[in-house]
Amino acid sequence: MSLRARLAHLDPPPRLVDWSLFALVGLTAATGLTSFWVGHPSDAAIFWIHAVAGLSIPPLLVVKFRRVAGRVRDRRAWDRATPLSILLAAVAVAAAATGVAWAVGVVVPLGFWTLLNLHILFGLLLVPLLLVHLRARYRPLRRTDVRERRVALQYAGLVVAAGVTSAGLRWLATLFGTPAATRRFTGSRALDSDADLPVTSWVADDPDPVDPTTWTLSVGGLVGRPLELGVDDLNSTAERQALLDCTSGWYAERDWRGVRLGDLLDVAGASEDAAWVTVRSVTGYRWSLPLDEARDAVLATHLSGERLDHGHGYPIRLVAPGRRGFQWVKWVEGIEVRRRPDPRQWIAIFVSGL
Ligand SMILES: Nc1nc2c(c(=O)[nH]1)N[C@H]1C(S)=C(S)[C@@H](COP(=O)(O)O)O[C@H]1N2
Ligand SMILES: [Mo]
Repeated sequence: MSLRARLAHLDPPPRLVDWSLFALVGLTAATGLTSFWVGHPSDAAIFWIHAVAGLSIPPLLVVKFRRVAGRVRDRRAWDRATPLSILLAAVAVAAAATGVAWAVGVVVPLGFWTLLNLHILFGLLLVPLLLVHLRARYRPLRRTDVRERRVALQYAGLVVAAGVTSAGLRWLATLFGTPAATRRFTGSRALDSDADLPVTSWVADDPDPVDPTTWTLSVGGLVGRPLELGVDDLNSTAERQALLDCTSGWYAERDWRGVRLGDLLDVAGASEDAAWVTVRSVTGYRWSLPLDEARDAVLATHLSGERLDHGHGYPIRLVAPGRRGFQWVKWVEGIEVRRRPDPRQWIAIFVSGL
């Protein structure tokens, strides 16, 4: 037997390789999407699973590409599904490469985009492409594909190697002092401590500056005494050092000052069945926090000792420690106490301002 043939002989059964790739892509997509909502270290496992599952994919891709290379090179062996399969392969490689490159801190001038944005884009593309691919190439997994002990050992080795690689990538970033050296468990990197926060808004959420003479903050919903406050009614005495971690990959710890949301709720008097608080922007953008967490959040009027400017949410913006940046609603005009989270937030975060 040639070396090549001997190597191929060691490969796990083809269908098992294919189904594992399917499962791993599903797991990385699910954890990748979930990770947008994770801002507290207690949920860091989502990111570890994402890294280990993601890094388990490339070795299986190598096995798979070696298997199908002959068929792809021979144009007569192509069928209608082949071009799509090649595209899928390219996107899978791109998703893995951009993920690894982001994690180690490779710098690529992409203008407004970061490698993380690209990684997310490729990751999202991967799922529909894989489903279409599966439609054309579906083969059920057989008992005999999963019975061998050697295969179980190979897979255990794969997972261990992925975990070691993940730790190794972090170590490399630190060793070489790359931009990823400061990354948190979310993958976001530290902004310089004296740098201005980049004004970051979703899609088209870009209102005109708020006119303080007409703006009011309403506190309503499940409260005994609804409030309507003007700019001068805001008693900014609560101070919070809090870390804003944006899903586009940066974070910054800053000093915020403003009104403790709990103080407003005490005045308004939350009803007994109140359980959630929705914070709504003049643009319709909104997010909901559980009541206890909301009490301790701050509606900030000041950032690093200066009055908020328009870009950062003047006259007030939510500061929600332990939450990702997109939940720190800017240009707040409404507080609604509710029994459940406001389902409209799921639409608003995607289309607000359009
Ligand atoms: N109303 C509103 N609030 C918003 C956003 C938005 O698009 N609209 N963007 C969020 C996102 S994605 C982030 S990271 C932070 C950024 O805050 P900054 O612009 O003050 O840096 O604001 C959040 N608050
Ligand atoms: Mo963000």
